[in-house]
Amino acid sequence: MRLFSTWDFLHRGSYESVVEALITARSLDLGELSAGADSLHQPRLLTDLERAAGRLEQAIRDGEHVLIFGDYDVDGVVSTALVLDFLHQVDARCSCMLPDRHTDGYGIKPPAIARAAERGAQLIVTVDNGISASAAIASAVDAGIDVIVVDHHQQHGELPPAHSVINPNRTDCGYPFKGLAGVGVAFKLVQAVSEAFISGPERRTYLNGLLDLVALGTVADVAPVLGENRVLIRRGLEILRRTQRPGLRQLKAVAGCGDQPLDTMAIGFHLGPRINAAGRLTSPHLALDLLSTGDEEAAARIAAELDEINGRRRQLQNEGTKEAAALVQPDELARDRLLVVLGESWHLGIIGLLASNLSTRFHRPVVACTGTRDDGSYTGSARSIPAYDIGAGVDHCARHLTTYGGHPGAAGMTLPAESFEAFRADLIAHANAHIDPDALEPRLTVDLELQPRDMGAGTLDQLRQLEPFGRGNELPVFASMDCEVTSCRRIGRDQRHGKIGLATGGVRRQAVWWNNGDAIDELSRGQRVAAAYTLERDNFTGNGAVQLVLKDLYPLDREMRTPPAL
Ligand SMILES: [Mn+2]
Repeated sequence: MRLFSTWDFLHRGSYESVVEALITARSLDLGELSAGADSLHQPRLLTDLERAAGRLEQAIRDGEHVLIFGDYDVDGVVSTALVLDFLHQVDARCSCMLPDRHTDGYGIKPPAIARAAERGAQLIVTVDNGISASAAIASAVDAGIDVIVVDHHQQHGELPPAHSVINPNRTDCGYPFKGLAGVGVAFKLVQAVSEAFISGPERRTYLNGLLDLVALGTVADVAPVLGENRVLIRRGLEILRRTQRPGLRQLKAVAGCGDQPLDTMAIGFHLGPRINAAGRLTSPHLALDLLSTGDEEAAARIAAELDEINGRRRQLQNEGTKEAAALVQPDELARDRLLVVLGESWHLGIIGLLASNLSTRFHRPVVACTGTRDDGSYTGSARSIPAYDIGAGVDHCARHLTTYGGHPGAAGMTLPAESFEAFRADLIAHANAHIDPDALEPRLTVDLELQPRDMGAGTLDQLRQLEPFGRGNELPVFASMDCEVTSCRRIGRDQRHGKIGLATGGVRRQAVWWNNGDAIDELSRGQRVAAAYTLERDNFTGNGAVQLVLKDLYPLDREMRTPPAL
């Protein structure tokens, strides 16, 4: 039942106020957390920004055909939609191109340049990609097409031969905040170029109205919720709530978050996956059409379609995760510090999700491979843990691979089917040699042991001061070290979730344990347990009552009834 062998407490013992204890425990800076518009940095601090803005301004004035080249994930699609929105706003000649995950793969490549040239493009703006597309950009130079790269990915090696490269993470860029998502960088470019075309309060209103897209991409890309991203997300969530975009209004409706105040979870769990599903299972252009259409009926139709595609994605992911987990043998877990699983028919669009689900479950890096390509070759997607650089691991196995790329946390590759076993053996050997066994111990970080009096709505209200939550400022995890189980049952379709009544210090709360209905079989009323959880309002069945969302739970031995004093 217990998921984490160790709970690491940031704070244990008494405290005055939950929020103050959290800020101290997390070494957060309250000034930074509550930063306002004045903490947004000037676009011009980005190297090459003025050069890029000048070129784009000239293209708009001269009526050149500007082609935006984006990506198939949420950040890539909203970045494209944002630049497109601006080009339409100033009546520029423009078109968009998004790569197909299945046939093109990530990033701009020479064949895309050829297609852009056929279309008559005179200036290409890459968004959320381009920093490592030297070959494609060289071919654009040959074809007489200028390229502006707008990206946020790390620079490896030489810069591409583009007209200009705007990227806070290019090694010579002194921009003070490195955590912008692709859409954040695109916003900075539009902010600068808009000065030449829109003025006064109208420009301010226009730029503000783009922040719904900025919040979507920044949260969905799991960019840090720190620095100026906090301002962009906080404002963007307000704009998103009353967005003028028919597509986003309809998407909120099908996702069941219509008129409620939105938080980062609404993007992460409801809106983001529906936008992403298009690129995973069909075409990302469907999602771009949703964000770009001004037509309410078209928006409703596309939103319904995305909802349906996302349902299919969820089903494929659930089935695939079950199949993949069943492939993992106990002796492998004892022996191998990295897992490579293969499902000949897993959908190419979901193998990254499978790798991620298995990595969470088995606390080690995972590569999920599928053989669904027409040419019989395999495609793999890898997700890692902080203790292992999977990009380096894949690099080490390059001799088995046709194409590959990645960074410390994730990687992707294609390989001939006959190389699979050798690749698998080599990568596992590399991981076994580089991962300390201690790093595979599942550990949960708990912010603080919550006093029973703080398990109510007042705490949720206070926590709003720390919003938005996300990477770098996670939703707080609390623990109660001595609870009595007052009820326990399975809930949900397939009975896959658990619902547990808990009482501690005279306070009773309902707790839900998502995807862990099996734990119910090991619990009984009257049992004493320790629980680690986040707090939320149950707007679904509980009329807004405060409920606990369990991260972990374990029975207390009789002698453990009183937690050891610190
Ligand atoms: Mn991105």
